[in-house]
Amino acid sequence: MKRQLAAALVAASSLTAVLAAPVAADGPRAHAASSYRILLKDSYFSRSSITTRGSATLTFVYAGKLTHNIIGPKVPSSYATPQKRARTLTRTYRKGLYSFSCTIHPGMDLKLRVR
Ligand SMILES: [Cu+2]
Repeated sequence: MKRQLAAALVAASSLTAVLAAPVAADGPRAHAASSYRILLKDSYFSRSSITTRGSATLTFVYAGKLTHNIIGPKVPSSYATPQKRARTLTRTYRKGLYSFSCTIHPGMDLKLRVR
């Protein structure tokens, strides 16, 4: 009886291990995901260009003393309103070319290329 219970526990734990393993449909390197923390400083983004593969997750963090806005794809229209209080926005982008800007400060731009 004890042996059967032990065998059942082993079977259950190996099943759990299989279920918990990450599923890589196209191989481990096919869909690299990169994350970037973009600080909104006075008056520039902490990165002006990013090129990566697979997908990119950007987290915009208000870090300056001045007001800034964010205009760009998948950015809610509420972010067009100048803000200076601390807030963050996280969005994920797949293959394509994307441009972000703060329209209050000319040249405060970020270009993202996901291959
Ligand atoms: Cu700005």
